Amino acid sequence: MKTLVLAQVKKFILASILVFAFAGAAFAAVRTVTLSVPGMYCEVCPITVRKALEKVPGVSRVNVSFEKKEALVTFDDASTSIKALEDATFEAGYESTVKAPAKGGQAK
Ligand SMILES: [Cu+2]
Repeated sequence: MKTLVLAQVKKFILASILVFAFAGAAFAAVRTVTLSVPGMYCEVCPITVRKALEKVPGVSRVNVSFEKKEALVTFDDASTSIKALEDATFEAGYESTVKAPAKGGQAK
């Protein structure tokens, strides 16, 4: 009888570890956001914005469109945040705001 309880406890612990492992993976997600960068006024601006965003740790991909005045940024949200991305463009001289949140938000 005692060994049966022990086996169940072990099973429970193992299940808990698995749940936490998956939860941890869910928190660290690669996300893509569109930043609106209205201050870009010439062909060189997107390059400055892209370089500023690429410097942010955790950013894996940056695509800046001068025509749309947008920056598409792919980043690991365990390493960086949208706020850090906005700060990076701001420090480079361009204010930016999130245009399309990754989850169910409406574009402004
Ligand atoms: Cu420019």
